[in-house]
Amino acid sequence: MKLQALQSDITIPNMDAIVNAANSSLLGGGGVDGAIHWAAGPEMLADCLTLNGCRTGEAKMTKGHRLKACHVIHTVGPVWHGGKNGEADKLRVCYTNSLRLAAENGLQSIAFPRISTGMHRFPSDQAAQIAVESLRTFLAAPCSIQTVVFCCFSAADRDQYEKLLTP
Ligand code: AR6
Repeated sequence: MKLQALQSDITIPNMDAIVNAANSSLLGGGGVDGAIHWAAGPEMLADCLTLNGCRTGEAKMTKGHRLKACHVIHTVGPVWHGGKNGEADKLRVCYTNSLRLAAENGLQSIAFPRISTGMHRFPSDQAAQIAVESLRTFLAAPCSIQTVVFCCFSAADRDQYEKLLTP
């Protein structure tokens, strides 16, 4: 099992799946969502139109089309409203549902962005802890997934994940 933090644009890794920090329409937006839609091309948007949107915490999959990644797992992270509205649990299920969908489809490698830490304003430290804990809990049981990468925009973010991933 390989767990890794990378300083990279989410559209770059050559993985079985990359995860999109989407909104509930699944029709695109800014940040990660905008970059993935731009790189995947209009064929992915056409796939998204058939999915009837996605609720917070859910995960839905399309092909990667023009991306190097074969699949895109779209999930909708919670908007931070101070932490007393179940934000932590909602973020946890984004990771768990994305990993479950990947495993149900026999995928072996998956890259995550830092879901909810941009437009959705989730505090960075807390989000990183939730991401790594969710991953460790899910991967404690046997499944197809062999490689998980956290894609971080900045070196500081990558260092934060590297510390958390160091046993
Ligand atoms: N590659 C890797 N990381 C990125 C990239 C990229 N290309 N772009 C931004 N980040 P965000 P959210 C980092 O806002 O908070 C969209 O409009 C960024 O620095 O993409 O879940 C959707 O449509 C931050 O740490 O996702 C939704 O409406 C993290 O990725 C909403 O934004 C997540 O930032 C989702 O907001």
